[in-house]
Amino acid sequence: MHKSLRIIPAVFAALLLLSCSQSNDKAEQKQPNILLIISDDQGYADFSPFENHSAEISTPNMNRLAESGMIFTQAYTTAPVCSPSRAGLNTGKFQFRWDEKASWGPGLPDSVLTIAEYLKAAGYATARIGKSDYGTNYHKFNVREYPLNHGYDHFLGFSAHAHDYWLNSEESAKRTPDPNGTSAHLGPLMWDREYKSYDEGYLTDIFTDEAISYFKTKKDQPFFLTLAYNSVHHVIHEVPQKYLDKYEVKPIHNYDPDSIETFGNQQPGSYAAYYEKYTRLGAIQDEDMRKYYLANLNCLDDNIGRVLDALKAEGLDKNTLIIYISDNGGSPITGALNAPLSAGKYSLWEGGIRVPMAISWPGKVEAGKVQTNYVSATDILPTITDAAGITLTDQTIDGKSLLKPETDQKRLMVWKWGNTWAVRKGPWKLTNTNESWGKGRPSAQYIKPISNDLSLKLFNLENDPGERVNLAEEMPGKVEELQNSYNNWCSENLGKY
Ligand SMILES: [Ca+2]
Repeated sequence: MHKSLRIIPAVFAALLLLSCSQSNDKAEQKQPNILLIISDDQGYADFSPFENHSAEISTPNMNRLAESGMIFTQAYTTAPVCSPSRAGLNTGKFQFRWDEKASWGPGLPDSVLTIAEYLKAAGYATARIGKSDYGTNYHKFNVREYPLNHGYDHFLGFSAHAHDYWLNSEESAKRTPDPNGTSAHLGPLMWDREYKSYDEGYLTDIFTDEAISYFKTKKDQPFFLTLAYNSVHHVIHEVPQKYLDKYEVKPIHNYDPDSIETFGNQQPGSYAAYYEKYTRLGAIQDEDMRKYYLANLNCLDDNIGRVLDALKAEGLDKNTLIIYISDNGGSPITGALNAPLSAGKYSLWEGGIRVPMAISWPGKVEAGKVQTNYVSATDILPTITDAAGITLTDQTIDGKSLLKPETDQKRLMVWKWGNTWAVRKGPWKLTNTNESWGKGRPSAQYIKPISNDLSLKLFNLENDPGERVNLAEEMPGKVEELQNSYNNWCSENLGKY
C-alpha cells in the first residue's frame, strides 16, 4: 500500500481523539490566542533582554516581551540551520527521529502532527505568515510541507530558504532568468492556493501588515498565528533607507537582470550571481556587514512593535500567548554576534543552537522573569497545546510544557547534525562538532571555537558557556557517561516518530 494511505487513518484517529479530549475544556475557559514569532539567524548577543547584549543593537520592542513575560537564557533549537530546526519546532520532536541522516532537508512526514494541526482540531483559526522551510519540496502547493497541508487555514509567504526583501512582484520574477534559482528566490508570494504580487513594499513590513489584518478579523475565534519573519537572514543589506541612514551605511542596488552582475560560475545576470555575491564577505566588508545587520534587526524590532501595538489596540493583548524565538544562532556571514558563545549557525557549538527566546502571557507567565534552566524549541508545541487545553498522548514528542514548573535539572537533550552530534545533561555538554561557516570566511564578529575537528569535547556550560576549556581528557568517566546517554537515546528513539 502507498505510504501516505497507510498513515492518513492514524493521523485522522489522532485528530479525532484530540477533538474529543478538547470538548470538555472549551466551556470552562476562553482559549488564548497564540502568536508564535520566529526570527531568522538572530545572534545570541543581538537580543536586548539578555543582560550582556551587544551595545550596538536597538531592539526595544523585544524588551517589551521580556517585561510582560519571561526570557530564556538557555533556549536551544534542534539544529543549527533553518530547515531542520523549523521541523523540530513545528512538531515538538527531534527531526532526526525520521531524518536519521540529520540533513538540511528533513521534510515533514505525513504521520507527524504539527502545532497548527493540534490547534485546528481544537477549534482554532490558524495562519502562517512568512517563511515556510522544511528543506524540501520548495515552491509547491500540493505537498505536505506547504502550510495549507499541515494545519494552517491561511498562508502568505514563501516556501524556500530565503527570499528577496524588495522584489516581490510578478514583474520582477518575469525579468529574472532564475527566480527560484538558488535556495533563495524572488517574485510574488504564495498566498493560500495562489500567488500575490507586490509592486512595492518591504517584506518585513508586508508580513506585519498581513499579521495585523489577520488578527483584526479573528476576534470571535481563538487564533494561532505563526509569524515567521525572514529577518535577519541574508540578503541582510536589503533594508529601508531610514535604517541605513541610522547606521550610516550606503544602499546597495537591488538585483537587476540588466546589470549582468557576475559571481564565480553563476550565470551572469542571474539572481544566483547577485545572491552569492552579496551574501558573503567580499563585495561587503566586515564593518559594513555588521551595520547592515543592525539596520535589518532594528527594522524587525520596529515591526514587532507594530504587532504588539496592534494587539493592544484591538484588546487582544491580555489573552494572547506570545512566544518569540530565533530558528538558529547568528550566522557567521551576516555580521551577527553570538558572544559569549563560540561559532554560530551551521555547527553544534553553542553559538549555532542557543538562541534568543521569550514567552509572554499576561497573568499566566511570570512577568520579568529570567529563566536560566535549559529548554528546547521542542517545548514550544507542548507549551502551546497546554495553553490551549489539549492533552497530548504522543509518546514520541520530545518537548515539555514550559508552563509547568521545571523539576528535572538533569534533562537529557541531544542533537544530531550530519556527522556531528552533541548531548547535554545538567551543566555538561559532550560534542564532536567541528566548525562550519557556510560559505566564504566568517565576519569579524565571529568567535572562533577552540577546535575544528571531530574529536570529542567536554564542557561545563555553567562555568564555561563559551566552550573554551575542553575537559574531555581529565574527565574520561563523564565523557563515557554522556556518550552512553547519547547512544542509548539514539538506539531507543531513531526511526520512531
Ligand atoms: Ca535560520
